[in-house]
Amino acid sequence: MLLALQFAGSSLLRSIACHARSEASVASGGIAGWQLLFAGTCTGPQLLLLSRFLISGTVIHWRHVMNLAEKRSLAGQFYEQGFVIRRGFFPETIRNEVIRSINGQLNPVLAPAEFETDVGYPGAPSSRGTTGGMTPRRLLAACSRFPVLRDFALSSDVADAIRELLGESAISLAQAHHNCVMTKAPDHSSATLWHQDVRYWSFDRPELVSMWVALGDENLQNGCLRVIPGSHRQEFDRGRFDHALFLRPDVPENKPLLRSAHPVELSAGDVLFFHCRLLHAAGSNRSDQVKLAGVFTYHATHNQPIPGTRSAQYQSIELS
Ligand SMILES: O=C(O)CCC(=O)C(=O)O
Repeated sequence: MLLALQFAGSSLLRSIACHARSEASVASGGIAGWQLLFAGTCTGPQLLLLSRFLISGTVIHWRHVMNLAEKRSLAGQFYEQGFVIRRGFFPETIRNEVIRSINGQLNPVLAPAEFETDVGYPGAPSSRGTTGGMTPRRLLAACSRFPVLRDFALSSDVADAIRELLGESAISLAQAHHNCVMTKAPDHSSATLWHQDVRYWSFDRPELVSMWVALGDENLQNGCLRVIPGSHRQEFDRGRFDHALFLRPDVPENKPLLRSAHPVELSAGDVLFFHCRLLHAAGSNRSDQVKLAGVFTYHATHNQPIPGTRSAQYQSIELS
């Protein structure tokens, strides 16, 4: 068992954490600037109680610090499957604030936004003038409008995770697409058919990673993502996709692939990282609550957008 209290920001904390056992966790808060590092066999809730006791009642941030073996295992999973889930990676302490600020921009919907009618996917209202026609699908430019979400998207925790998954040290967040909050509404949301996000991107290499931050629970009822594990490593003939680059369910070679689909059920605060070539889809929202998720995409800084394309429309933000 290892237990240490020290000031936040000390590089010693990180180095101890790296050498600690896989159960290492960090809590910060209470007495401003202090952090608690613990490695041992206690479970998360026990650690939380312990830290609350030690830090006089207010733990404002709690996160798991991964050791090298865990990081490598996630990178291996990502390489094999094309996605990894980090449970509880988005800090609980800022979730309500982020949700409040999103809700403050939904009624009325503040621009820039994409509406369900803009994409016209199955289930979307047919025009802005019909019932539900003004249902937003996503609030765009999330980095510019939600500073707390942006800080998380550019944080060292996220940077470390992306570096590990891409195997690159200099990484950047693309502002040109995604960079949004998905706002899947009950009643008038659509289903997104099977696709690879690489259809949105024009980069030197199709090596981008998206981060999907579940701000509430996501399940089959409210339209969670479904993925086809390992599909990011397959090469597909163009004919297996339709004119809009959705996978064609009528093509015989696609049928076994579709049978291997896997739902990605998430709890609030879970984060999904997925490769831009991973085939994924999502249903419409059949619950009575709006489903909110932040989505950001990253690339190696030297993997550049092709000049003149939509991907080059806004400069990417390099992570420190
Ligand atoms: O409908 C959804 O939630 C999936 C969204 C998605 O995959 C996309 O916009 O690329």
